[in-house]
Amino acid sequence: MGHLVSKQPEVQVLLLGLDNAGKSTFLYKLKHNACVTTVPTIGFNVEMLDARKSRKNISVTLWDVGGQGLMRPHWQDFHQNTAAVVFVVDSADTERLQEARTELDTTLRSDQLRGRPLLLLANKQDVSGALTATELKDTFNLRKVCSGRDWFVQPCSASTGFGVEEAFKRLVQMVKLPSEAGAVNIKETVHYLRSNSKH
Ligand code: G3D
Ligand code: MG
Repeated sequence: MGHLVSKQPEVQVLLLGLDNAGKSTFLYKLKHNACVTTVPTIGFNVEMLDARKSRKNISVTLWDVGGQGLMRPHWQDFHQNTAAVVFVVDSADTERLQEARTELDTTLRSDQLRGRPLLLLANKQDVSGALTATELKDTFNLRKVCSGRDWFVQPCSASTGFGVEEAFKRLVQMVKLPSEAGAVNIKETVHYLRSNSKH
């Protein structure tokens, strides 16, 4: 039976950011090209997407583990198998930028995420008053906090779809394919998440 199982390389990507930043909207826009009504993520959402990289078919698993306080301590547990971080920011919510920045800084300080690429999504570009990608880059001081890792700021609007495909293409470019030995078992991870999100 083993030979029937797809051997295509698989990368794990963490979708992080404050609650209400637009993570779930982004995920579902990307997967279904549709605007679904999102509800605040209590546990987590996970979607697998196909892509091409280095002339191979690969699958990209995006984990949206929820931005609310309850899940935050669990972010740490995923870092080890993470090929890249997508950090979603509500570019129009200037009141919470400092909080987002603190969260990003904490994430980037994780030892297990050392050197992993960061794609910062400057989301909600359709809202008037939204900061531009360049303004966010400066606000988050990315040049400094991302020294030693590949990073990029992608302007987008998860609800209209603007920049969403570009964000995914960029992500695929940035990730490094894992070695076979490092592959994670999705079933086990889902089981782990489920049991932890019940508390
Ligand atoms: P989260 O998963 O990061 O917590 P959600 O965030 O995806 O649940 O989105 C939170 C709210 O922001 C949702 O609105 C969603 O429709 C909205 N949103 C997400 N992305 C965009 C965007 O690019 N532009 C605009 N204008 N709104 C966006 P509701 O009203 O359902 O709470
Ligand atoms: Mg959500």
